[in-house]
This record gives sequence, structure tokens and C-alpha cells, in this order.
Amino acid sequence: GDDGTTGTGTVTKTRVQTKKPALYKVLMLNDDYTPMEFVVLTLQRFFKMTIEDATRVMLAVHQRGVGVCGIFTYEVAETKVSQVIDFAREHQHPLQCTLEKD
Ligand code: TYC
Repeated sequence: GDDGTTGTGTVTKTRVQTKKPALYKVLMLNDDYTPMEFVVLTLQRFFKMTIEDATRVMLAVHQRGVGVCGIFTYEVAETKVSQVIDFAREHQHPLQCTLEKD
């Protein structure tokens, strides 16, 4: 139990949370067709970026091919990826997004 006894002569310890959750980068991928303005809007909407930060990230992706939108736990990262891909598809843009273990 909480006093460290199990009734079988075994003593156990209650472990205080020491393990931090694994983190995942959400990556935005460049393409030749998605308008720059749409990428900026997407970064603002789903990653709570200012227009200045969103523009910086968009231009970095445009120039380098890939860029980090943010770092999250797995469940949050997966949700962001789905939201971006769904939003892009709704607007008929090929914008793609993925996640990568940090
Ligand atoms: N390369 C696109 C263009 O020239 C802009 C763009 C930037 C697209 C970032 C996707 O993740 C992206 N219109």
C-alpha cells in the first residue's frame, strides 16, 4: 500500500513522477503550390504564432524545404498534423505536415 507494504513481506516504493513525456517536432513541408499567405494563416491558426513568427517559419520552410512549427507530446503533435492536413485539403492545397521524435 502507500506505506510501502504489500502484505506479502515485499516492500515497494511509490514512485513520484520523474519521467518526462517523449516530445515530437511538428514539421511543415514545402511544396510548389500552396500560397505563402495560406501557410502563414495555418501557422497562426494551429500554432498560435504571431504574423511575424508565422512569416519567418513559412519563409524558412520555403527556402530550406522543411521547418519546425512546434514541439509537443505525441497526442498533441498528432492532432496538429491532422488539423493542418485537413485544413489544407479543405482549401484544395497540397500542404503537408508531419511529426518526428525530438
Ligand atoms: N513554396 C510555396 C510557394 O512558393 C510556399 C510554401 C511555403 C508552401 C511553405 C508550403 O510549407 C510551405 N508558394
